[in-house]
Amino acid sequence: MTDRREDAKHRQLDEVRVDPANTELTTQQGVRVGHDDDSLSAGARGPTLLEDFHTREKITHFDHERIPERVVHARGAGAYGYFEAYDDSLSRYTTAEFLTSGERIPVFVRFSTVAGSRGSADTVRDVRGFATKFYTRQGNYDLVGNNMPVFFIQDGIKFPDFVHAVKPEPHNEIPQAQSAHDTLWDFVGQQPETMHMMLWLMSDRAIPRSYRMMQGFGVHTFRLVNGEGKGTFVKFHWKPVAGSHSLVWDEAQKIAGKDPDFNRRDLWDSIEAGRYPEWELGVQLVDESAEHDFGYDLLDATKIIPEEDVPVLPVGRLVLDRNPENFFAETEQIAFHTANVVPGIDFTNDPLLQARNFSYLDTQLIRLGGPNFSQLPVNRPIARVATNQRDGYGQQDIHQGHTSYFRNTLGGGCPALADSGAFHNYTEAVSGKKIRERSESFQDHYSQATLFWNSMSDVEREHIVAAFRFELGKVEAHPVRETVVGHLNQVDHDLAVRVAAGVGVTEPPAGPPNHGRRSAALSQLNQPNLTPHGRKVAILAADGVDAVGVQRLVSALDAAEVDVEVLAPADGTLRPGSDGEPVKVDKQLNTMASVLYDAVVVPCGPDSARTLEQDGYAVHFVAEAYKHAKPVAAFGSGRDVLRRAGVQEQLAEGTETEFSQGVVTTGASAGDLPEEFGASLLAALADHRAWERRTDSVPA
Ligand code: HDE
Repeated sequence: MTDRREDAKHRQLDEVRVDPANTELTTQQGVRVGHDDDSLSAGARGPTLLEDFHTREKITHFDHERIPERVVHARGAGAYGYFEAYDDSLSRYTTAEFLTSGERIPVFVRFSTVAGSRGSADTVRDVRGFATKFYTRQGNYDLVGNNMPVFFIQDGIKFPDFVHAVKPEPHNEIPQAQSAHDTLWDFVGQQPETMHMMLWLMSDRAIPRSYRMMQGFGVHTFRLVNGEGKGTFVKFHWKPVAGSHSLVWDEAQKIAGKDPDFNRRDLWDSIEAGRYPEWELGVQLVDESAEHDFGYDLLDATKIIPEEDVPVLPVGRLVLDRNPENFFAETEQIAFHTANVVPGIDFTNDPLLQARNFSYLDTQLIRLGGPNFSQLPVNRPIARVATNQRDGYGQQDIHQGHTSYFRNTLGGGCPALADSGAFHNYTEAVSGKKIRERSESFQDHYSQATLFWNSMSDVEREHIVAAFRFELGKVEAHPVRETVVGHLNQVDHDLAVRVAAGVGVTEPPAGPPNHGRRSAALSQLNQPNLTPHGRKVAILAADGVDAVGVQRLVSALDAAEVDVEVLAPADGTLRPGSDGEPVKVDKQLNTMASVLYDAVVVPCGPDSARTLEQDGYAVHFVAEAYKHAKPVAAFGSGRDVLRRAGVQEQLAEGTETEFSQGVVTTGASAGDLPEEFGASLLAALADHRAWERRTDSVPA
């Protein structure tokens, strides 16, 4: 855990932390309050008096408690942590010290969905924001990225159109946090540059299992600048140490009801448990001389540079190790801005990035109520700030002296120009006519969508087709469905045919030939070093459970940093079947659901298994986990519950462990429970899901 005293940002925050312990209630003016239940009135049953300053102040403040939610990315969750560069290998390319010094740099990261309001559910189909504020000694640097490497549009002027199309429709404000409605798909049909991103949005990337388990991308091509002023194009990547994993769509929809805070809670809980989420920062570097070598434009945010063409070089790691203390003060008031750069990082002429550099500052002015939001504790740099900017709503600083202009002599010339370490804009030659025109090099809207489709495994393709069918199936205007299928046909004929068949659109004629190229790194199923760490397992149990077996299993899972919860029909403790201690129940079964866990285990204990077999909720729990291709395990008589739930795999008959398609079973129990049982369950968890399992006919 980071030591609070070692972290400059937290030292700064300590100065404004307010602890209510051992305090007495006061007004905002510090006058002590001795009565807070009744307003001041003329007689016990009479009218309230205007002079009741305490009641008025209390209600007035309450009336003004809300601020506008973010116009996009309103729903989010954040945490503090640190970034540290592995070495100084980037110093040839950049003067940004945080990328080369190896020092621990305090950060705040906010994850978000895009379309939904502040109170919307976490697990909707959407892009996720991944915004990082680095509090560096050279000033704050914000990397305001997403969990997908491309964007819907190429030019910022289309952003209001896109957002209006995806947000709830204006006449009835329906649907909340959903892309499956007419206006979004109408926009898509008219704006084929969206196609590549729509493939990502219809893929499993749009329903991450956890913020801890998603990649992040800076999206735009940025520029690193070294001490000689030489620029190098750069794309930023975050790779999660826990692997990149997703939910399945049925599960995501159910979680939206069972636990709308699913991703937020997961982030919070894992940090509280000391299982700190971690990512590796990587960069793709492109020499400026190679700018036009790619066949697509590096300034076009609807394009990736495939990792096979330009490798991602690992440069450092990000660890989130501390939850905020107050959601509003920190997560809500944090203000990111793409133009918050430090010396050594600069922009390119990507027209999306250029528009963002206007938008973020502008939006904070209305959202945070004026030009002093950078003084809010969470936004304050740890680098020293000295400007000639003055006054404005909520000014926190008491500026001394009588000069607030540059150049001055009366204030000793201060603040003076920096001798060294100043930000110098990258010098770039610009020429051309003043013109409203999309560059010819931005016109290919399909070939990288095809690349993405080609790179998917069969199961990922099935999910993409199902997602298009779901979304277009909700579109009432049939001509819109046809238009979209027409674009899909430009991406890949087979994709278009499969989608068309589901949404009542005539099969399109053969489209252009598929170029056949792939990028293995795009598939979530091509990942090295899969780990079960940080996963969550439910043990279903009732009175009479095999306490010794449960204890053995819990120890094995615990040692692998897997969280385990015992769920039972009622809270309290469970009577052990024979030996062992009573088993503590963590959660009442009907307050939870299989969709909130990564795997389910039903232990031995004839009485326990009989109770669960008769409990529709327990049987459904197992069937649902099975349907969602999760690891499902049982030992001893626990196997009866799996049979009742319709698990189709061959279950172990003897005391050996049977491990097939994510189903782990053994006839052994108690002290004889083989180590292999726990090990197989961990292996299944590391695999995330048993995609080879066919469960279309399983009701759940
Ligand atoms: Fe944003 N975006 N955006 N965006 N964006 C905002 O800024 C905008 C874009 C992203 O956790 C807003 O403070 C325009 C791309 C994240 O606080 C706003 C355009 C990417 C967040 C805004 C884009 C993003 C925002 C709303 C097109 C990925 C949440 C509130 C030109 C690289 C940050 C706010 C947080 C938030 C504008 C496109 C990511 C309105 C105009 C591309 C992660 O300023």
